[in-house]
Formats: sequence, C-alpha cells, structure tokens
Amino acid sequence: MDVEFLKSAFEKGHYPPPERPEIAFAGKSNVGKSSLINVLVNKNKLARTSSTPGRTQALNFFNIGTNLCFVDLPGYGFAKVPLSIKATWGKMVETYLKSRENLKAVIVIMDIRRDISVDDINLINWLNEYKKGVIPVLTKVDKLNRKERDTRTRILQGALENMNIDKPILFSAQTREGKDEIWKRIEGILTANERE
Ligand SMILES: Nc1nc2c(ncn2[C@@H]2O[C@H](COP(=O)(O)OP(=O)(O)OP(=O)(O)O)[C@@H](O)[C@H]2O)c(=O)[nH]1
Ligand SMILES: [Mg+2]
Repeated sequence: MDVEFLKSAFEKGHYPPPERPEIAFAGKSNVGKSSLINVLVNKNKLARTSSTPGRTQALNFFNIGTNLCFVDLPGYGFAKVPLSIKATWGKMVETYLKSRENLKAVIVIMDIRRDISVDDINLINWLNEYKKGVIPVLTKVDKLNRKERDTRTRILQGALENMNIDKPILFSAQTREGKDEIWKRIEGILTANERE
C-alpha cells in the first residue's frame, strides 16, 4: 500500500479536495495519534511524533492507498498552549470536523493509564451529534502489566459505556497490538459507506 504525506492545512480553503473517504485521528496532546498512524501504515516516520506535547499543530493530510485519506489532528488539552492558541485550535478542529463532508469516522485515542477527560467526552458527544463514526482506542497498553491493564480496561469501558459508541480497542504502538482490529473497524466503515 502506497502512503504519502499530502499537505498541512490550517484553514478550510487549504484542505485537499474531498475526493476520498477520510478518517481522522483525535485525542489529547501526546497521547500517540501520530504514532498510531505510523503503525497502521507500517511507516516509522510518516506522521511526525515527539515526546514533547504539541508536535502536530496543523491538520495533516495523508493519502493511504488509492481510496483513503488519513488526517492527523493536533491534540487537545495541552496545558502550555496560551489561551488564544487554544481558541484557534478549537476553531480549526471544529471547523474541520463540522464541514468535512468526506469525513467518515474519527479514531478517538485515549491513554489507558488516564481517566477519560472532559475534552474526550465533549468530542465523542459532538461526533455523535454530527453522525460521524467513532472508533475509540485505548493506547499505550504496553506500559501496564496484565493485572493493571484489566483493571484500567474495566474502569474506562465503564466510563464510556453510556456514550453510544463501540467498545474501545486496546492498542500499543510499541507491540503493534490492536492494529488489525483498528483496520477491521476502518474497513467496516468504508464498506458501509460504499453501500450507501
Ligand atoms: N510506550 C508507548 N509509547 C507510545 C505509544 N504511542 C505513542 N507513544 C509515545 O508517546 C509520545 C507521543 O507520541 P505522538 O504519536 O507524537 O503523540 P501525538 O498524540 O501525535 O502528540 P501531539 O501531536 O503532540 O498531540 C512519543 O514519545 C511516542 O513514542 C505506545 O503505544 N506505547
Ligand atoms: Mg501528533
């Protein structure tokens, strides 16, 4: 599968033409959005990653194969970003999520070690309202032992239970666990979309 970085955009006028079904990746700053994209496409350095939160600042568009586009979104909840930039960020991401007609689903990525944040909940509710598919992912599972992982999964599944979304997929960018399952969900959404 060929993958290529297409472009970065800060505003609507700069998005690529909405020719392909699109899947976006959202979540708290530094949660591992860019790393997850790289694992899905088997390319270490397609999406830029960093241990410093706030690495991804624009909307980054990638062509995946011949009929799919991925969008790496900047993360939310990065405390060090000034309020004025937070406002711009919110507007930029909200405009994208609201207006992008070819956006089929958003992979909402959460750290298995952290509690679900208000930002996560707002995003999921909002995606539901706009009838966009939600694929919830709990990432960095390699950082926990089996027992901790089971406990955290139970707690987070409980917290997400009433949100009207599918069960979260457990993922690790380090071990690549969960990769096939995420692809399966993406393909399910694309197939349903073709039948429409
Ligand atoms: N152990 C472990 N580390 C991870 C995993 N996923 C991401 N990381 C690390 O977490 C840090 C942030 O990863 P990124 O992929 O850059 O995160 P991001 O969500 O794109 O960050 P921003 O673009 O800054 O919002 C990097 O140091 C990654 O190596 C994972 O599954 N396991
Ligand atoms: Mg990133």
